[in-house]
Amino acid sequence: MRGHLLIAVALAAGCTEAEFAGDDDAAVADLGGADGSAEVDASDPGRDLGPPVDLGPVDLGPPDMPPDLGPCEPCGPGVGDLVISEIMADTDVVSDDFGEWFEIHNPSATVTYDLDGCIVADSSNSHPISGETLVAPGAYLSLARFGSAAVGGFSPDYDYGMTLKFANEGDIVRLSCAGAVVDLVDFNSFGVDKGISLALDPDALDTVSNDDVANWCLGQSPYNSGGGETDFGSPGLANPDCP
Ligand SMILES: [Ca+2]
Ligand SMILES: [Ca+2]
Ligand SMILES: [Ca+2]
Repeated sequence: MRGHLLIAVALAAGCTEAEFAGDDDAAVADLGGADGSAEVDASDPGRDLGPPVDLGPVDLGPPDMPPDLGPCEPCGPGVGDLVISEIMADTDVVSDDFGEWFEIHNPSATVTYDLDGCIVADSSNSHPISGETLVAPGAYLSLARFGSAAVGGFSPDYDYGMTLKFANEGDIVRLSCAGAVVDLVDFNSFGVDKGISLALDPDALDTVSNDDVANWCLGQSPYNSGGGETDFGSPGLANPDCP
């Protein structure tokens, strides 16, 4: 019985060796490409890249902070920084449509202001100032409703075009910047003379004093003439003392 068993094991073992040898030959042949070169498939999901590398917590530095632009220069004016100093509501030489103006004074000895983005207004119209419009220390800035006519008698520092138009019986002038009223003059009770500006006394150049009619007088300097008429005022220049 034992001899038969050994033979059976040997036969079984020989048969198994022959089958494995055939499989190995086929496996080696499959590793070659059609041209005989080796091919590597990088997307082969069978590749083992090992465990993920732990990089630890990522340091992105301090959180984003707004850039430090420093103090603005020039800045927009705040409440009381600029003073409405003269108003021409009713011209005589030319139509009001091409001749009205008002004036803003900067009483600061050191600070230049920029009116870009500020709003000028009367009682029923407003106009946003667009573009850099500087008011230097001590300066008087003229702003006018001239349009393209250029007949108002001087070259305004800023032309607000066909927007504001003052009522001849009285109106208001308001300058607002960044939502705050820098200055306002309500001249409804001042009285307006045709062809003559309302001029603030140079001894009262602040935004509170210019609310009092007692600190205003009539413009005294001729600045435009034609057709036998003359307009009086000092647009863009310091006002003379009131009589
Ligand atoms: Ca008018
Ligand atoms: Ca005022
Ligand atoms: Ca003036």
